[in-house]
Order: sequence, then C-alpha cells, then structure tokens
Amino acid sequence: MGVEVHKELLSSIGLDVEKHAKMMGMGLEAYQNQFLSQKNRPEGMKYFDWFMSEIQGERIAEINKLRAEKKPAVGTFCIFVPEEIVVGAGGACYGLCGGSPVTIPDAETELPRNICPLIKSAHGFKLQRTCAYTQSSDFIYGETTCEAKKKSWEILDKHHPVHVMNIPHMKREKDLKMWKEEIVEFKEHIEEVTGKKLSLEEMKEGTRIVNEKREALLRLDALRGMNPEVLPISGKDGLFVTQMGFLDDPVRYTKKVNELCDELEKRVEEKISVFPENTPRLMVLGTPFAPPNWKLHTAVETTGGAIINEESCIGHRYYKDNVDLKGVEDEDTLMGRLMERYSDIDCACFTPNTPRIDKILQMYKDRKADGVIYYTLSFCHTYNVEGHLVTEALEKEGIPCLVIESDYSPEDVGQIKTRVEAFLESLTFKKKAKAFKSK
Ligand code: BJ8
Repeated sequence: MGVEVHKELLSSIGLDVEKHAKMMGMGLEAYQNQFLSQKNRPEGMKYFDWFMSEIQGERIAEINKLRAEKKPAVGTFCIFVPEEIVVGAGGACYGLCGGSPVTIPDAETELPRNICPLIKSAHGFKLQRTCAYTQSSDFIYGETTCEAKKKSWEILDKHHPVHVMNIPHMKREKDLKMWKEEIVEFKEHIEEVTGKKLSLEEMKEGTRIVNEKREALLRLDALRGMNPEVLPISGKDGLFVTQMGFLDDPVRYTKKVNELCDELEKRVEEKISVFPENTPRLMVLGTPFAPPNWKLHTAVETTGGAIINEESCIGHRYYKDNVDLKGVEDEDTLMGRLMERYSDIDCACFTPNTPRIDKILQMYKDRKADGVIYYTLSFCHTYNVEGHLVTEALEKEGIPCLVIESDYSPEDVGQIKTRVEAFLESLTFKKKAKAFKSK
C-alpha cells in the first residue's frame, strides 16, 4: 500500500505530502540497496521488510485511529520516556524521525551548526513537516539529558507541544526521589491528554506488554552474539529489527521478533551463518542509531566484519532491564519500580557512570567478541568525553577498539571503510596468531 494510499490522512495531519513522498522514496531505495541485497536472510525478516514499506503509511493510519479513540500518541528521542504508562493508556509511544541528513539545513536556520546531528535532523523534520510520526503526536517527550537537547526543546515547543521531564545527572537518593515525582507528573500529563484517569491495572498491563517486548529483544541480542561460531543474522538486520521496535505496535512486534528468534535458534542448531567462518565479530558502543542511520553497519559488513550487538539506546541499553512487577499492589509502588528501572539506564549524561564500563567489559567477555567500535555522533560531548574512560578500560583489558566519530552525511563513508578495513585486518591477524599459538 505505502504512503500513496494514505495521502488524504497524511495531508490531514499537516504533512508536506509531496516532500514526504520524495523522502520516503529515497529511504526505500536506500533500504533496498543496503538490506534486500544481503544474501541468505532469515525468512522472518519478511515481516520487517513489509513494515518498512508501511512505516509512514499503514502504521501512521493505526496511530491516528488510536488518536480518534482518544488514546495518547507520544513521540520521543530518548529511552527515558516511561512508555509503560502510554501503552497502559492504550496509546502509542514511538521514536521520531531523526536519522537523516536531508532535514539538517532547515534545522540550521534555528539551531547552531555545531550540535549533534540527531537533534538537528529531528528539528528539521518538524520544520519541514516531513515526519508523519511527529505530525501524529499529541506531544513530544523531551528530557534534560544533554545540553543541546535541553535547550532545543524551548525552540521546538514553538512548533509542536513538548513535555519536558527533568532527568537528574546524578543518582543520589534525592535525585531518585525527584525522578519518581517526574514519572508521576508524566502520568498526570497523559491523563490530561486523554481526559481519563489511568488505573493501576491499566498501567500494570502496559508494563507487562513493554517487558515482553524487551525480553524478545534480549533474546534476539543473545542469538546474534552469544554463539561465537554462528552468525544467524546480519548485524544490519539485527539493528533494523531493533529500530522498528520504536515504531511498531508492541504486541504485534513482540510476536514477530519471537518468531524470528525461533528461526534463528534453528539456524544456530544447524550452524547456518550469514557470514563466512572466522568473520571478525564486533560490538558497537556509544550513541544511538536512529533510522535511516545504517552507515556504520553497512561499512563494517561490506568490508568483511560482522556487528553482533549495539551497546546503545537503540540496542542493549534499551532492553537490558525490565520493570519488576512482583508484589505491586498500589500506584506508589509501581511508580517506584518504574523509577528503579529507568534509573538503571547508563546514559553518559550521568556522573559518575562507571556501571556502564563494567557492563561493557562483561558484555565483551560473554560474547567472546573480537573487538569493539566506540561510535559517537559528532558534537555529542557526553559520549565523546566518556569515550576516554571507556577506551582506557578497554586498553587495560587488551580489548582492540576503533573510535569513530561521525554525522549523517555520506561524505566520510570512504574514510570510515578504510579505517574499518585496517582494523579488521589487524583483528584477523590477531585471530590467526592466537589459533597458531594454541596448536
Ligand atoms: S538515554 S543516549 S537516547 S539521551 S547523541 S542527543 S546525548 S548530543 S541521544 Fe540519548 Fe537518551 Fe542518553 Fe540514550 Fe545529546 Fe549525544 Fe546527541 Fe544524544
């Protein structure tokens, strides 16, 4: 069906339909070239291919149907959003467009050039009215994580309602107390939007749904990385499935991810790999990959490497923890459990953030990876600065690491590929030397 069928709806939500169709055409072409050309993809990817074709069509129609029933639609750029509450209210909580370079020149008419591309791209989508998710949202969830985001909400709010949640930068008792209050306030804001009080049961149900989604993603993560001798799915497909988890209906999505995992389990048993034996297996650490930012994965996997997981917010940081519902009999306890779960997120906006480093070292050991890429978006100060501490810890453990800082422009693709190629060569050499020594 695609966007053509939904032209009327898309225009009714204020989208620039012509520009949007052009951008969708570019996105689908990029998907076709980078994804559909891969060999031996799992059958289960067919659903996600279909979803891509309906990403700004059928799915947008579903969200607007919910809105017509007075259910909330909340757009976000951060995993601190307590999505359990939105899902509990029967609504949709989703990630907004922010991974394309095309909207950045428009954003730079209001925002400075030297801030992270994610913020500029997202801002530009709103100015251009070319993201159907933004246009369909009752409000955008903003947070006080990094400086650039925090200040840009004030400007974005002039174009679209933004609800800002105050996320502390430390995790002391007084910070956590305030965090819990912020979650309560978020819940009240959702009630204002829907005009209806949310019951404890509804919120618990929303929590169950989101917990199940995260469990399915954790299962996929293990299948991608925990079997050193088999790579049953490419890193690019793994990333894409994860990215779609921020857009799709959570119940349908969980079912489809679990179906894909059933197939991958069989592939592991039968030793069906999408890459040749001895392909270097890399973990990627750092900032999130908002679609269609597939640049690094494409560069690595067309150069002889494989990415086995992402330690980012569109990745392991998102699904590593769940909300404990055991013994939750009242709203106050539930709010506390939500706060506990969200405050376990190890975003670089916190100081200190040492649990992130311990976690990275453990993940590396568990997956028996061959190396890591520390990836940051340009001008992301928190992840860039924290990179020093992370790489120092990696070096101490003798873990090979390549640091890449990039934006969304295609200009540095060649340079990234050259650096990845050299890194992979050194990993292959080390692997061979290790095998020789152990003979
Ligand atoms: S929880 S990582 S999603 S804040 S890349 S906009 S930090 S300058 S995206 Fe993030 Fe939430 Fe943290 Fe995760 Fe700023 Fe850095 Fe840009 Fe970033």
